[in-house]
Amino acid sequence: MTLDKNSRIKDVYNSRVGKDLIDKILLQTGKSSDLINNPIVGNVRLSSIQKLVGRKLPESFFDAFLTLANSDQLTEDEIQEEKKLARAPVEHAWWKEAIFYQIYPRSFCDSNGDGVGDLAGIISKLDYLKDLGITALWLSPIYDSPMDDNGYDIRNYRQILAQYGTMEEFDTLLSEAHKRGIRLIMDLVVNHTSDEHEWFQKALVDPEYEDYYFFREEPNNWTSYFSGSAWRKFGDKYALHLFSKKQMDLNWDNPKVRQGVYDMVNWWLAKGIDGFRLDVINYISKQEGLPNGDETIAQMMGYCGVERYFYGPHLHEYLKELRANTFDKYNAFSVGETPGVGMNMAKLLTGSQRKELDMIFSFDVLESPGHSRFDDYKYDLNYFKKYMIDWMKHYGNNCWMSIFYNNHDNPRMVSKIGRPKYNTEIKKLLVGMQMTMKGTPFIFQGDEMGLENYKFNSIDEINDVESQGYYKELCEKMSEKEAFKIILAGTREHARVLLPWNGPSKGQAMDPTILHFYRNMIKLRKENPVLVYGDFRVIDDLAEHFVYERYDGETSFIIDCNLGESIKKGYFPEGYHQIITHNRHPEMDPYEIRIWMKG
Ligand code: ISL
Repeated sequence: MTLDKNSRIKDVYNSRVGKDLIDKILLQTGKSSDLINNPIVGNVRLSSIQKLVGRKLPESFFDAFLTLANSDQLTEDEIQEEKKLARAPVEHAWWKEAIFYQIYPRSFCDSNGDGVGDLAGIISKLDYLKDLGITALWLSPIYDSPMDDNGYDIRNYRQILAQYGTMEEFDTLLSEAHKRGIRLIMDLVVNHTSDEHEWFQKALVDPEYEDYYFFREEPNNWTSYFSGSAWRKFGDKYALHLFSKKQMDLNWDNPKVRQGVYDMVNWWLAKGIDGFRLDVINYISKQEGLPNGDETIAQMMGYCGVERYFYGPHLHEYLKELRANTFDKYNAFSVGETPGVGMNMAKLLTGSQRKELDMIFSFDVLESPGHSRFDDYKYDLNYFKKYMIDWMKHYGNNCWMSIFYNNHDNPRMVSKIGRPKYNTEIKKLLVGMQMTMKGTPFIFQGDEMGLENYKFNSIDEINDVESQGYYKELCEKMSEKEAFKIILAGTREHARVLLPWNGPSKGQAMDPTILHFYRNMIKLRKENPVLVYGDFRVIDDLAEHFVYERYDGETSFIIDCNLGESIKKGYFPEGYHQIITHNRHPEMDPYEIRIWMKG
């Protein structure tokens, strides 16, 4: 069914992409989906939506909304195939069983004392990682780069950043990791290159290369994620950069760009790496003509133009082509970083029958409804519960999710929950759930040490391009003190401080009890395939309680979680014994987790 302005809200909500869009709006505005299920609201036609929101929405809003909502019309055969596969048994794969660990090389381990992490440092910690139980590493970028965005601005994809080491050291890292049964995936940043990349340098002078990027006579109204316009002037033309001024967006509509990317990807795969994490990969297909973004959507999202590229017209086509030309030839794994993508879009990106990506990171889990990263608020674990239940129940057996709490772009989850009194319990609870839910766990470096947000005292201690840009923007509207407070709440720098291998700094230190708990939880998951492939069932999700079961024909685990401070009655399943945790009081302590096993 094609949706138009006469369609009712409930019809939009029943469509695939339309549901994701409405869910996104609800999430941004902090409203519940009960609103849509209310028949009065559900029956409202799109054309009369202004009555609901209390103001007139421009045509461009509906155009943008309907263009997206009407994309992905599957054939009846495709729908049937998807339904069948979604219920079929889960196919086994190493990356579903893996315990991933993300390394942000700059701040992982510094071997030569220059204050910056390096490859030799990573090599020196491989035994530590093996001992922790890690079976796969994701390395954030280590390529040659002017480091405007800490390596997410790549100058030369086939060279290692000198500060990190040499290609020989990389080869050693790969073989030493493999020797220890640890796989390694690299970061693939191909939505953009550095302005210092050979292609962009040529594009500035050679018309043959101009079409590798987006050059325009006049900028449109899109904004950059790192403040200001998304356009930078070069001579009498402007070039597009969704991120920093030095990260120029590649034009994927140009077949030469795509071929160039495939050659580079294959060059790395031929070295024997096991796959890639694909940076903002859902942004690669921009709407033809780069039309202006809608201002209403911009206000809601905080960035202008997103709806023109976050789920663009050729996204699926380009991902299929990329996979067929690269990953599939090497049986390599792919996980896409896909901001803004909801569950239905994710199904289309990761359904095994569609041969696009193996997995994605969906970020809607990282902030409670109505909040964004720079808000100073307390993250609600009950939202986490609702989100995870929804995905585990409805994502389908032909799709597979990633389970993560933070990464190099986010403050640490434990600090966001904001109950310092219970931090030890919360850290255990988080990893306890992470290792027993359905999906692949990604640990971010330092989580296993029990690290929390860093206590920055001044903006000068924060080097990140995003925070610096945002701080300047804020200072135009408020005092430096107020601006710094906002930066502190959301800065990516919290996750980018050198790990405290050699003793504490600013409150950060390795906590051996947390490390020990991580090790035990990882071991438990690795020894019990039911925690990977078993079914998932909710036993109790009332109030702040979360009790769930993972089971197959032989074994069953019951995980009992107190997601709040109030005391809950513990769940005592008959015929089970408690493992890893040992508290048998009738009442659960704040944020306590108990793990029960049978079989
Ligand atoms: O979309 C966003 C805001 O809603 C951003 O959070 C965006 O998703 C994120 O910054 C994208 O991250 C990735 O690409 C960036 C890089 O700075 C990040 O470190 C990387 O993870 C540009 O390459």
